[in-house]
Amino acid sequence: MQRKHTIRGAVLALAALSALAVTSAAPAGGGAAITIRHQMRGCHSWSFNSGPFKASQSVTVKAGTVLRFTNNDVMPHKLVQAAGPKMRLVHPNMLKMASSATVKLTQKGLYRFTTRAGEDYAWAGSMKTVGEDNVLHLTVRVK
Ligand SMILES: [Cu+2]
Repeated sequence: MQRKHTIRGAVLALAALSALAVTSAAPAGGGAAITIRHQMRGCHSWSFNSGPFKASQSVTVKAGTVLRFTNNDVMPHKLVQAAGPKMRLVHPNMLKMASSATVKLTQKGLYRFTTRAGEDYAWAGSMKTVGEDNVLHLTVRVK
């Protein structure tokens, strides 16, 4: 029990640190940041440019925008393109805390992304969650 509390404290501290990092490293022109976090209800959610965390996001960006996904969840996420013009995912396997994937949206159109979540990291122990795990959905309209 004692050990579990310590670990949870460490996770919260890490989460707080990464939240700071995200706000201080505001994306330059042509960039946008998506952050995946752990949460008790639904296990994870993501936010666009430091906006509200939700499981499903719908955003509009300009052609040429580079989306940078950062995984601060307590489990790996693999970024998957579900629809839209063919493009390259750079480092889609976000296998550890703070790892990131990027995509450059050069073509106009409607893109859809999701992730495949893996198992909790061993160091995260058994993080308690409530309800079904969310499936993350992101719709990006590129104009
Ligand atoms: Cu999760």
